[in-house]
Amino acid sequence: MRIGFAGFPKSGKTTVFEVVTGLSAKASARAPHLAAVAVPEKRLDRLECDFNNPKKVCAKIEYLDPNIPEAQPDEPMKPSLDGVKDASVIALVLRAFDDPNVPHVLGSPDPLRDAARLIDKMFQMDIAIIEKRVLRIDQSIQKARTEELEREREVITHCLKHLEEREPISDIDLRPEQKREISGMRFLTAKPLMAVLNVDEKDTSSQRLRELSEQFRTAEPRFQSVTALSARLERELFDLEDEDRRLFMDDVGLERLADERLIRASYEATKTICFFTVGDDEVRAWPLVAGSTALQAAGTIHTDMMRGFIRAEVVNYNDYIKAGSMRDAKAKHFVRLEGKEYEVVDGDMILFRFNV
Ligand SMILES: Nc1nc2c(ncn2[C@@H]2O[C@H](COP(=O)(O)OP(=O)(O)O)[C@@H](O)[C@H]2O)c(=O)[nH]1
Ligand SMILES: [Mg+2]
Repeated sequence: MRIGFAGFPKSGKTTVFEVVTGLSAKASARAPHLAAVAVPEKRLDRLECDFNNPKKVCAKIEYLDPNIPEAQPDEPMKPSLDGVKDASVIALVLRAFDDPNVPHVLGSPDPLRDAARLIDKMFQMDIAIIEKRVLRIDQSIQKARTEELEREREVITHCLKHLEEREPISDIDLRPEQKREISGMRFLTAKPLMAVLNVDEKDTSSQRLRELSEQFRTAEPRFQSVTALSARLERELFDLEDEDRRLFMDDVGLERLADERLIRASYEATKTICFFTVGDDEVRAWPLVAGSTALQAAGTIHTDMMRGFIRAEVVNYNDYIKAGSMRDAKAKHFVRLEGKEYEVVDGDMILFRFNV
């Protein structure tokens, strides 16, 4: 999973990147910033303990700050959106803070306006890609008509119709082979969309942040997740010692740091769950798209495991904790044998039986 930050210049993209990755991005002034972050997972910490401290492997999320030189005023968003074509999720950083020292490209902060403009720009960019491609295809067809080209033309003109009615590609009902056909075109509106509301330093209590993100979500329902945070404040917090940070957070009523909240929002936006594999040499968390089968879960670990799949031995983490140990979980019949079609549930601990 790669989350790409996009937005207007000076909305706080680089600051948010620093906050979620714990890195100082200033060093590489022009190059894109890319970093992988381990997904904190309390359940995995417990399993690590129970299985006598084997190697612990967390799930990872990548964050990308394209960090492209600021655009021309007449087209302020294009470069930053270009930079996230390779991301699997787009996080629009929307400026909600007021600061006379940080001028806003459009005069004043207005996250709803900015979101609408950025989303509109995403539609325009996808439409432009298709129009260009259709022209190309038509030229080629004049020379030599092939079934392949006609199929592609049909799918993308179908998409174009929907895009012109402001329906994102992610919402269009496409058959799997049609989806494959367009997957190489890296459409922006095909990606899940997250909102990161960069709010004023005075709006930092968790209660207030929840209110602000709720308000935004109600007014602009096109995002799969909304996270409100103050990038500036969070950036200052991570320079503090643990104890001072805790005290400061208690003082302003901030329950959780933004890095953890953003990770959770990324899982929410992509409908990702997690399953575990446990053993004496490794405990590991694996991200998985909700609704996936045991066979697909096996495939995320290794293709051999999928090809040679026999069955899955499954116990959910909650049942395991209730039982107290793996042995007791087995005695209580919490450990089930499941087949290929079993739909994996968040927190499942799975042992795959397979032959190669
Ligand atoms: N007051 C205030 N300033 C911020 C906040 N977030 C970022 N800034 C400032 O806004 C400027 C631009 O931030 P930056 O992260 O570089 O934005 P980018 O252009 O989107 O990457 C910097 O001077 C930041 O210190 C915030 O929450 N409050
Ligand atoms: Mg930047």
